[in-house]
Amino acid sequence: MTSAPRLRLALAGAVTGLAGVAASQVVTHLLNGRATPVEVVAEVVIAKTPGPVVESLISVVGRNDKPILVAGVTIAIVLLGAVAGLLTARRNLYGHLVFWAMAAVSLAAAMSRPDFTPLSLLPLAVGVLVWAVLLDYLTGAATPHPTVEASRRKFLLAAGGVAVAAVVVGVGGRVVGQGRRAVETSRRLLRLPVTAGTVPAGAETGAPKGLTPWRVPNDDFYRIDTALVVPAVDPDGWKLRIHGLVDREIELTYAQLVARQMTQDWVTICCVSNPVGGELIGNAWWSGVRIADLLREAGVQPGADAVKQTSQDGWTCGTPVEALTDDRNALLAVAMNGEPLPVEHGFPVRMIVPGLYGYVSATKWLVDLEVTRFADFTAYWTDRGWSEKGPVKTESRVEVPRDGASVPSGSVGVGGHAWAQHTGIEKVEFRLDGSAWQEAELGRVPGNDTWVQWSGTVDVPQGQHTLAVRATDRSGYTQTAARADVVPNGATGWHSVKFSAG
Ligand SMILES: Nc1nc2c(c(=O)[nH]1)N[C@H]1C(S)=C(S)[C@@H](COP(=O)(O)O)O[C@H]1N2
Ligand SMILES: [Mo]
Repeated sequence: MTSAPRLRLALAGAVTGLAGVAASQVVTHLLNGRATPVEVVAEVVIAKTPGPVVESLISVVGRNDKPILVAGVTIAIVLLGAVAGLLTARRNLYGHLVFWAMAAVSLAAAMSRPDFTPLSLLPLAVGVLVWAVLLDYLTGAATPHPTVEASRRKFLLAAGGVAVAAVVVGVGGRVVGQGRRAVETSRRLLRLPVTAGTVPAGAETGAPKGLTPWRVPNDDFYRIDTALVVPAVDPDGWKLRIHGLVDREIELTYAQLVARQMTQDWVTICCVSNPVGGELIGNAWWSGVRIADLLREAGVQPGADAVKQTSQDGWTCGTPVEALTDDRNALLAVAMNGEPLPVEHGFPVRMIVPGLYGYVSATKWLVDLEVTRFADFTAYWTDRGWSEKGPVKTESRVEVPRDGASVPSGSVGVGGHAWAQHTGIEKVEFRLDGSAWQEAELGRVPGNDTWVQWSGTVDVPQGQHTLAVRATDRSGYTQTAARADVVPNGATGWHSVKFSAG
């Protein structure tokens, strides 16, 4: 074998090593993980090195011991990768064994950590997969071909391409991860003039066990968005522009926004994609600034009927001006259940509009409000076949018993939630196996903008049963039994569960 292919094999192995490191780092940042596999190995090296050695090391390199170790581990991986590449000349398997050995060391380091979870192995697994695939691909490209020129070009293209991609992905991932960490820190340090809200007395009926809590904690709140990587928006750089068909444009910084009068309210939001009986709904205590006040200051011009919203990641939706200027609490929300908005739920500022599905109103990571006309624009979901307007449809669901449950026969506690935001729930009825409807007891609610807990008891003989529920809202409308699909503007139909009594 000539020396050129040898050099190529070493390079192929080195680039493979680097690419695996980059891939594992990106996955760590995507998962918002604490440390990359390389960092974990570096940490364990520090922990296992005798104290005096670490101290004398630090006296030489100062407090940069960790970055230096991380760089050292990365260089070691690249060098061992080069060795692996060379070894493939003897036998392909030998090269792979070197990478497997490195993976084993990383695995051992990860498992020795007190905060170890199986999920924390995903970055390593992806890195190992990249190693396994690329080693064969790049060493394949490194082996000589009939014309030396062609083979060199092929190899340089393959190895160079992968190396550039690894650096871009690695550096890019680092920047994204840093942005997210910085934003989490800003968020933690914020002190907002908001309260946590107290669940009104009687909102929860107290029985049966197993109902969804009336207030949904932030960590359990459903999440729907198109963002692959959650936008990291720092409140310090955040600005909202209100423009379009207005008399005066308004630009607001975060500090200016939170210095304004705060309005706080219980509002239930839900997704148009929520199927009958589904989970894409939640109720929270929101704090923010009334959009009606801002639009009055801006001066909405005659003829405008829509406000087009744009998020930092370019998502758009349109809301009727009317819903933002009537007496309901349409908010530029900054807090959810007393905490600054969680990053996943739109930090630093999102919209909350009682009575409308999220896809036409609840813009997260909001940066732009344009007062306009529905006739003059389309938005993310309307471009994909969903309706321009999305008022919430009156719905109800059974939460207890769960579908497929078995319960002791006799008197059985049943319950769930019903909602018709901004209209209000008047009555909820349930029935067993198609018998007569029975009226449920309702939890007390502070207004028309939240869901309502319902409960009751029903006498259940042994055997298989079906329990159905339907709600009547304060406009007098009783839920239709006719099933409609979620597309284009929300599902309809009665929710029912099947269960057995023994
Ligand atoms: N920027 C942005 N905002 C968005 C979305 C999105 O994809 N991107 N999805 C909307 C939809 S469809 C819903 S139902 C709600 C969900 O809000 P949540 O994730 O806080 O529950 O956010 C809305 N706001
Ligand atoms: Mo949604």
